[in-house]
Amino acid sequence: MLNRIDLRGGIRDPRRLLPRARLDVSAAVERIRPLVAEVREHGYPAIRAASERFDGVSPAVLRVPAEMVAEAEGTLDPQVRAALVESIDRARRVHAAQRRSDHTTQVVPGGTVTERWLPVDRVGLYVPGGLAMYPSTVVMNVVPAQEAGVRSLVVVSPPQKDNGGWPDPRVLAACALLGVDEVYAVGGAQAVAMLAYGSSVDPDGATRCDPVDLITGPGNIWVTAAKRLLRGVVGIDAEAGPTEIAILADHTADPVHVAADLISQAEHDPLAASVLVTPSMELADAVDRELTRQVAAAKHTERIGTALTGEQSGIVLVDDLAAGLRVVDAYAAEHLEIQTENAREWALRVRNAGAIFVGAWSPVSLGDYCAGSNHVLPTGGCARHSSGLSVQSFLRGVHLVEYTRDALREVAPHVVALATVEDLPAHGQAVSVRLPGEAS
Ligand code: HSO
Ligand code: ZN
Repeated sequence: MLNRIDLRGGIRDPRRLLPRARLDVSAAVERIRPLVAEVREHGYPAIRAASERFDGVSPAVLRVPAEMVAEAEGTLDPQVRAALVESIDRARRVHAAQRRSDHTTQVVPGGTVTERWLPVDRVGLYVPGGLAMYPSTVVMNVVPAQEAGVRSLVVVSPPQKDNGGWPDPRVLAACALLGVDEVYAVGGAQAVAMLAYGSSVDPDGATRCDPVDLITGPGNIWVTAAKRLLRGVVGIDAEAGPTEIAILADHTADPVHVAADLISQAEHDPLAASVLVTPSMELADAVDRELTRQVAAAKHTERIGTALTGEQSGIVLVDDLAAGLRVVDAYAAEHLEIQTENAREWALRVRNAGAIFVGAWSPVSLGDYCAGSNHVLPTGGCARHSSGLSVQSFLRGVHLVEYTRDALREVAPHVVALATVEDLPAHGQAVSVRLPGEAS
């Protein structure tokens, strides 16, 4: 059922092996530019008009009453509540270990540089509504922000017709469990603009949403376009593309598991990519048979089938695991599973992947919900240069430079020499003026 790419006998250009689905975000940026400008200029009336136009509904007051957020927790199915609590607890433990402490380096006696790690003051989290409704994504964005020490956290989520114009109750419940009570019923590009510029949120202009410093969270193409347009006005996390799973497997892998995992991520999106890389023809054939069987029995057969048969998915046949490693490194998947003999050893040799799932008992869907790891990960090959969401995403490193007079005098000739070679003599002057008759 999957395309086959036969690389046995040599790999030429591994980076170009598998086409990747890409969306045309630039065209969407042009479409939303006027809306973003209107929100900037007029605030509330522009947001309200956009919500009515795109979501077909909008509450008169955009801020969700704090009691409604709290009450949503009570309406949660007890099993779902227990699962979210477990997910939050595990994620907290992993992310708490990512905290950074300040560090001072004594460069010379009397000359130090201290690196301070300061959390971003105020963060906005976009939580999609409609088809993609993920309370787990609320957890994966809020937990690292909180562990980083972010004091002000606000959630925006589109108004839902079937919930009286308020965001999805499960999203509200996740906010309540995490202690987030500033939530707005706004979605789309207008929500991103509201977060970036700030706005009043009721007809009287009595209540405001203050601008945030950083926006994270997934969204549709309009949200992504608005984030791209407003980058700089506000910080944004990475642009999230369709999800991807690559599996490096040998003859020891169980085809039933491999097929299930390929399907699990294909379930997200018709553009999702599921890639198996293996030296075992036997496994390739067995997985293909399993896919046919399992896809037919799946709930979301149609979009899974579209994703698996799309050009972005496939089975890559390689000579051996070392060649397979080169392929998965070149591909730099958002999620990489290693289902081989000595899986951990192979996993430690991987250079490029958003997250690596090691051995038979660590499927990607465990990481999506309850492993403790973060599921907001770099897609589209960005794992070559970027990391998933973490405490670090919400911190800024600030250098404190502290030199004494003696320490400055000692290095002054070097500063002056570099200022001179760059033809910036005023830079040198700022040092020598402090050391009359001493600096070179
Ligand atoms: N696999 C998705 C995250 C997710 N899965 C949320 C289920 N819910 C991207 O890593
Ligand atoms: Zn998932």
